[in-house]
Amino acid sequence: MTHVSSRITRKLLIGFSATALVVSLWAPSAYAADIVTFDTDTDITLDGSAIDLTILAGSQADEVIIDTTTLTVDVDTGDAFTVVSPDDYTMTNDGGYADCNMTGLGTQIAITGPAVVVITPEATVCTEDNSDSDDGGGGGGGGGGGGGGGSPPSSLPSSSSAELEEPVLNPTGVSVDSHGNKWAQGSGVMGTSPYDGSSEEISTVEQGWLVRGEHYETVYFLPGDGTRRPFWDATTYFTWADSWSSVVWVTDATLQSLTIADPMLPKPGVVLVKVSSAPNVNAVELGSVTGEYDLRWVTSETVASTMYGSAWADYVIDVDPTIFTHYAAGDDLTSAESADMSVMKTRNEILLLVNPDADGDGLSAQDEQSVYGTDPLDADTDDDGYSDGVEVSTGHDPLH
Ligand SMILES: [Ca+2]
Ligand SMILES: [Ca+2]
Ligand SMILES: [Ca+2]
Repeated sequence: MTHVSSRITRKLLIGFSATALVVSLWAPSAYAADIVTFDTDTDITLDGSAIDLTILAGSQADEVIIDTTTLTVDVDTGDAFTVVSPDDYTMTNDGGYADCNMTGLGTQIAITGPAVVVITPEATVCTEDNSDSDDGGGGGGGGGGGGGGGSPPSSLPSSSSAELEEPVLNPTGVSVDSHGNKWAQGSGVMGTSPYDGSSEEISTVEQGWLVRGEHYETVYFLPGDGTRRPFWDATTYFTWADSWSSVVWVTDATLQSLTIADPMLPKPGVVLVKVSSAPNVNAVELGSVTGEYDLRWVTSETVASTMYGSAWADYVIDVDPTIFTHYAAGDDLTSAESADMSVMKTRNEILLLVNPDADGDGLSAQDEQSVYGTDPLDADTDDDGYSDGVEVSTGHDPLH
């Protein structure tokens, strides 16, 4: 029952004495047998939801995991653990405890072991106590220790699980001009062009579209709420799309009508990211809040190669340090978890999407790979002093 997780315990090393926890980071098995006792009321914050909780003095647990939006507590037989939301927030949980058990200290969950309970508090203030004569759990609710015993509270608040905002890659209802560019239809409403101040028709746009203005190269994602989110750079764009042909052109006046919002970051799960000046490689995961991405530090090469294969380093891209502040902190990857390699792109794949002739030999990556069999990242594949492009155009074999 006691599954040791060292990832979060270090964050807990505030406000109570449990030196065994320090050891546990490096010797998890030693920690498993220990019971954490909270000597004083201990305040914690779930940094993903910014919700403050207080673990009451005298609480005991085999394990306490503070995640970005959840608090997981493993309480041994006969032990008790009480956590309070001083803000009277709704204490959604999977242990069958009332989510609005209102006390003088705040909304409270009092767990009696044996039980493993995941608490996901929500920033909705309770207005009415919904606890019955007892507040659930106890011997009955906690019996499973893993199955999530007990029936859920009758008034579960709607969960607000985040979803990835997927762009529309094949927009419809657009017209194509002589340059092959897709154009949005006019809306009939006039606006002002920020380019030259002229009166111009505002284009009709749809949620999920990737758009750019006529005179501005920046591509934006439209989340559908009247804002436009700029892609940080072309590399970022190509973690979301495979071609510029997904972009819809709109009049410059259309941009003026949309509010600028947070930049688009590389798509979660597609690449690993690092800042060029720091050694840490991070996976990116969808956070609990829509649009929020969690950085999860890949703590060792072993974890990286287990998750992404021996060529894991090929998936790492450098991101600008100034956009790092747009990420939230996720749990460290101290052990391997599953990764969907099918959606991942290597740095070189993205490089060739950004610049199809990255090696400058005059041949596109597509032609080099499917027609000539040459290396799209080497201008002179056979190292004879003549570039691939020159050899092809003069009828020579670029491979020998
Ligand atoms: Ca080339
Ligand atoms: Ca080449
Ligand atoms: Ca050559």
